[in-house]
Amino acid sequence: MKRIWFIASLFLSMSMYAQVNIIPQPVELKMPETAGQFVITAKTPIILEGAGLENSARFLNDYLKQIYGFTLPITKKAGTTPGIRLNFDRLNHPIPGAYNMEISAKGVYIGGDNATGTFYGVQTLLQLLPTAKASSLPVSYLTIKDHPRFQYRGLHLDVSRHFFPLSFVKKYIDYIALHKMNYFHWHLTDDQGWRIEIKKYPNLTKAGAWRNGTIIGRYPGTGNDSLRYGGFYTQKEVKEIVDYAAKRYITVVPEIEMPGHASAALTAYPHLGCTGGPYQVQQTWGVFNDVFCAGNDSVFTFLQNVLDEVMPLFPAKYVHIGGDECPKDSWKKCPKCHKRMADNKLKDEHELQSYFVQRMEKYINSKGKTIIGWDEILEGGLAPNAVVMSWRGEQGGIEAAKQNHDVIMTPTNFVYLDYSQSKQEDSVTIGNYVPVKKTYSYEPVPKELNADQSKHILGAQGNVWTEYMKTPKKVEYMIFPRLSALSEVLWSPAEKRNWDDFEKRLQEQFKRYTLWGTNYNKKLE
Ligand code: TNX
Repeated sequence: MKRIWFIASLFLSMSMYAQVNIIPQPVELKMPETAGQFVITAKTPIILEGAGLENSARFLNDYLKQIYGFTLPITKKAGTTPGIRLNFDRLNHPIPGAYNMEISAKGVYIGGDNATGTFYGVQTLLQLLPTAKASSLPVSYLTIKDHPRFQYRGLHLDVSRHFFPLSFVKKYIDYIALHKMNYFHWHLTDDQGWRIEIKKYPNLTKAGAWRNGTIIGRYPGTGNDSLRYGGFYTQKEVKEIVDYAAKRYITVVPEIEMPGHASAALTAYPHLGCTGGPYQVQQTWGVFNDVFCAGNDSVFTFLQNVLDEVMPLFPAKYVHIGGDECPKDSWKKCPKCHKRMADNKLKDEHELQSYFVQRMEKYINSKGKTIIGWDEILEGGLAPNAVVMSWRGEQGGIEAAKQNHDVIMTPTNFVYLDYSQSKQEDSVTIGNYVPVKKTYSYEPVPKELNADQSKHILGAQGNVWTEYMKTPKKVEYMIFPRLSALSEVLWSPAEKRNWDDFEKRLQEQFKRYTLWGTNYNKKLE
């Protein structure tokens, strides 16, 4: 009898172990010799033992309410009932977000090195909960010591090519939080629509936020739907998003594109282009020759005024100014641009682009902010304090780090989440092929860099360009499961990376996506 019990409990404990599937993989995870489970019910209190941990308690309760249909009482004093204790532990890790966690018969203890760490401990707890709706939620006894590997763990969303409602932007921010990521790069302007209210320039959203049609199918397309399409966020809504993100320890980085990808702005204010227009908010995808005129001082005044309204909305120290894909055709034909080049002894249009970016950088720096630009900003000379987002592969990032600039890696071949993730996609995408395994294999620190240069790699980011994503459902399909893979790349120690193990944990994560009601790609090829 004793023996049967022993074998039975062995199986029981093994099955309990099997339930622990955390993504991203924690730095250290230990299961006790005697397995067991603590059961969370509607009576289990959340005990706030440290000050300023309300965001974590609220997030936990919102999640429980939405997924399991109940919330927990929040208290500041521990009673006799075991609960979920939220606290601080001194962990001295250089990157904010470290936490300790212990689950035992005494309940759940989470100690973050700061409020961010405690919040991430809560994210781990959510991953220990059952993947089916229930009113009692057993979580396995364990201890975890965990901290992030990179300080910049980002996800981007292009809301210009297609516009997404505020409710979805919030959901997207929740997805970022659930993956212990901490930056949301909001691509707010592009050729196909200007999406942020600027009070001084109402035409940006009156005219610039709307296009008169959209191509059908993959570029060059099979026609145009001729439907008026657009939308924008008011400054009040932007503040709401920034605040929503801050409660999840996510920094929002706005992107205002210059000097290229400017058709929407030029449509609203044609005098800002080299020819004076007329221009149109673009109805198809790609790169367009009409860009901000680099020879016209009123362009700089305009962009500074725009930024004067944008920067106070975003507490982030970074402002993304784009800088990518700026054809030089219109500058080559423009007398004002020629004069600017002659006056400043610029030898070609690349140096003119560099002049443009550096002039804007000076202004942005004077407001206490740092610019981020796509890797084209290296051409013609890098602005002195710029952070480089390396997208056309890793070379731009390598070069920038060698010049002692900070870098965020976003190479197309690993983290472009608009690229196909399957050889047989069932809907149109931009093409190429980045399956989840490819994203998972990404190493953000290039071998070409020495230890000092490597310190400039702040982290990496997944980019979600939405030419072929008209709906939130499609966005979800494109980010899942690659976002889970990326989160492990950015959070977990490099030596813990193990595809086979990740693939197993992903099976459990698929159930969780279903529980969230989110759309995802089930094919792992
Ligand atoms: C390149 S990445 C772009 C975007 C497109 C994307 C499509 C970058 C800085 N520019 O404008 O949407 O490719 O993958």
